[in-house]
Amino acid sequence: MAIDLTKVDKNIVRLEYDKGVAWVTLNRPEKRNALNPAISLRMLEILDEVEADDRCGVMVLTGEGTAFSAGMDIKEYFRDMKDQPRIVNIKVRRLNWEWQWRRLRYFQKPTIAMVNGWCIGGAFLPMASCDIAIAAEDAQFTLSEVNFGILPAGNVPRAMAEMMPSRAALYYIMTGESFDGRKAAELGLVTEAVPREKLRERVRAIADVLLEKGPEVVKGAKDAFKRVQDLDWDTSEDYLISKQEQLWFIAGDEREQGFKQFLDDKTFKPGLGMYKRSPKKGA
Ligand code: ACO
Ligand code: V55
Repeated sequence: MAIDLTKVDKNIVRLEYDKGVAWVTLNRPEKRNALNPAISLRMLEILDEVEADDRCGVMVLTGEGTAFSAGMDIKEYFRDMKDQPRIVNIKVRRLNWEWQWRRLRYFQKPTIAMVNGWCIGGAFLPMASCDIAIAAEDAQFTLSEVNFGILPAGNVPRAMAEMMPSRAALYYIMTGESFDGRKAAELGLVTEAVPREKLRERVRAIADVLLEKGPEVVKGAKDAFKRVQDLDWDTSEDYLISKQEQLWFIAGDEREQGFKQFLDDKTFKPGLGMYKRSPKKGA
């Protein structure tokens, strides 16, 4: 067996907590953070841990070295799999999908992809699954699959269909041409592009804004947006009201305080910023 799905190399993804942020760093710089089964296992472990840890209010996903990630590991994910039983192939793909999409997309806490360098092929999916993506202006994005005889799979094109204009998506899917962080921002694939030396500072500032909000409120708002994209209008309207009522049930005090500070105390205006929250639970 070329791979052992029971062993997790902890160092392959680094986890550090700092003032409310969990920094999760793909740590395989010598392979440009190419995504292999070991990374899938470690990411699933980290996502479980971070979700339950009060030291994390916001999670940042980034890469060590010159790459965010060079996409699927062409050796471990493709070539080595040829000699494996089909069930191993299925398992490896499932682990990949599990962290890159199902777990990340609906993560309990806000997520930011900090795209520090190369973002290629399969790396588009975890990047797209994060709620916010901030790229270095000179980070390079490439759907390189057609350059070596495969097509973008793993639902990368599905994510592209949601995130960028069809003409642009099809162009990059078919030509395998690179585009930089600036272009990615222009196309709406990332939220924003900033000079490389400002990248960490900008991500930290966004994280600090998110950390001010009620965690259940932010989670509800993000899920609502992500879920309604696939719903018809009537179901969507009903879903949103249900979510709103659920939010009242689990975090009713947030809005009571907001209403009071605006309507009674006149100490804040919702259109201009965040109300003064009472000390966070568990902080
Ligand atoms: N899979 C496997 N190994 C990889 C990958 C990858 N996706 N990306 C980089 N590596 C390895 C290289 O083979 C090399 O290994 P070695 O040191 O053992 O020879 C090492 O990482 C360093 O890579 P270099 O190519 O030397 O680094 P450089 O900085 O010159 O180039 C670049 C970086 C442009 C990212 C280049 O490595 C590259 O094109 N990688 C492939 C990217 C790609 O096409 N990914 C899509 C995969 S398919 C998919 O995701 C669906
Ligand atoms: C690709 C990506 C995958 C996959 C198979 O884009 C192919 C290439 C993100 O996962 O499972």
